Amino acid sequence: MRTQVGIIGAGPAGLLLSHLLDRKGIGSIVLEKQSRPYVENRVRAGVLEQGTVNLLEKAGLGDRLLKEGMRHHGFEIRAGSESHRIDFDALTGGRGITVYGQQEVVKDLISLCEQREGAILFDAQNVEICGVEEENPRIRFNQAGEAQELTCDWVAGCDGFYGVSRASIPDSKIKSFSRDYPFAWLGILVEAAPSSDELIYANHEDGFALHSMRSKRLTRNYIQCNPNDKIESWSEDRIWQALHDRLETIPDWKLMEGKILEKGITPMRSYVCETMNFGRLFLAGDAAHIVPPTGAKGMNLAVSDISYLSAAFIAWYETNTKKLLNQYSQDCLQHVWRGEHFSWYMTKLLHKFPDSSSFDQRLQRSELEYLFRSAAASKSLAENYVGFEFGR
Ligand code: FAS
Ligand code: PHB
Repeated sequence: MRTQVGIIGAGPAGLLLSHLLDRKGIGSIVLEKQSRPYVENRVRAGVLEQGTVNLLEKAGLGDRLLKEGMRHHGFEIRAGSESHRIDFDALTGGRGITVYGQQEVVKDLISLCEQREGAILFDAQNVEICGVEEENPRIRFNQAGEAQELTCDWVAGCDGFYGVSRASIPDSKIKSFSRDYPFAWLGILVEAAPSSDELIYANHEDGFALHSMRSKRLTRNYIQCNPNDKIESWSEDRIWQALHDRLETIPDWKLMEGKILEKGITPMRSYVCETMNFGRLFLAGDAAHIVPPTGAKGMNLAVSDISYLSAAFIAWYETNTKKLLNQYSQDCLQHVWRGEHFSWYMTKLLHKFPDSSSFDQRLQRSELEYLFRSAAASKSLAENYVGFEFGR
C-alpha cells in the first residue's frame, strides 16, 4: 500500500489531519487499532475553544456543531458558600466556548473521511513504524489476520499517550516533562437535563466537582477521587451524594439526578514530549502531551497541533519547502506549554491536595478570593479558558 501521509490513530487529531489534507488533494490513510463503534462511542472531552470551533467550521464541519453544540458565554466557580461567574463576553470581547462532545466531532470527521474509500482502516493491529529516518518510512500492521505494509512520505503519530509513535523515537532524542497528581476524576454521563445553563466548577473541602453537559437531556458530572480508586468501589448513591455535597453549596440550587449511562475513572497527569518530531515522524495531540482535564484543553491542544502540522504538510507538497516542518515542534510547544500551565493552574486552584500543608491551603484560599474580587484575575482566566487563536 502507498500514500503520501500515513496517520496512526483515528482520534480528533488523526481524523482532522486526514480531512484537512484531503481538502488540499493530499492523500492519507488512517490506521486505527479499535473498531469504528468503539471510537465513535468513547465519551471524553466536552468543551471546544473558540479557535477550535472556528477551525472546524472553516473546514466544513460546522453544520451539526453549530446546530447541536451549546454556545456558552461564561461559567461558574463555587468555593465555600461563594459563587463567581467568569463572564466571557465582558472579559474576552465576545469569544466563548461551545459544549459539543468529542465523540460527536469524531463521528462528524469519520463520516467525512469515510467518503474517501479506504481512508480509515479500523481494527489495525500490531502497528509498527519502520524507517522514520529514511525517504519513505513504512508502517507495518495486521488487519483481519493479514500482514500489511503502508509506504508513505511522512508519518503522523496521532495515537494518544499509550500509542506506538512516541515510543518509535529514540529516548536520546526525547526530553520528557511530567507531573502526576495525587487524585483522579470519576466521570458519569447522565440522562438528565442540566441543572444550570453553564458549567459549574466547585472547590470543596471534600474535593473537586464539576457539573457539565452534552445536550438539553444529557449531563456530564465529575468528582475528584483517589488515584487508585476502582469504579466498582463507587456505588451510584455514593457518587450522587458526593456530587450533592460538593456542588449544592449556594441557596436554592439543586443538582438533578438521572440514569447513569456511563461511568469511568481518569488519571490526572501533565506530560510534554520535547521534541514532537523525529525524521519523517511527527507527533500530534495526546501522543505528544497530556493535560489534566480541569482546563478543558486536551482535545483543543490536539486541534492546535493539527492546524500547524496540516499547514506544514500542505506547504511541503505545494511549494516543496520544509520551513514549517522544521519549525513544527517549536510552533506547537509554545501553545502546548500555555495549555499545560493553565491546566495546572486550574487543577491547583480547585482540587483538594491530600498532602497540602496548612500554608498551601491558605494560599489556595487567597488565590480564590483574589480571583473572585479582581477583574484582572478573572480576565486572565477567561482568555486562557476560551483559548488563543492558533495555527496558520
Ligand atoms: P486520542 O487518544 O483521542 O486518539 C488516539 C487514537 O489512536 C485512539 O483512537 C486509539 O485507539 C488509537 N491508537 C492508540 N494506539 C494505537 C496503535 N498502536 N495503533 C493504532 N491506533 C492506535 N480532554 C478534555 O479536554 N476534557 C475531558 O473531559 C477529557 N476527558 C478525557 C477522558 C479520558 C478517559 C481520556 C483518556 C482523555 C480525556 N481527555 C479530555 C483528553 C482527550 O480528550 C484527548 O485530549 C483527546 O482525545 C486527544 O486526541 P488525540 O490526540 O486524537 O488522541
Ligand atoms: C466535559 O464536559 O467533559 C468537561 C468540561 C470541562 C472540563 C472537563 C471536562 O474542564
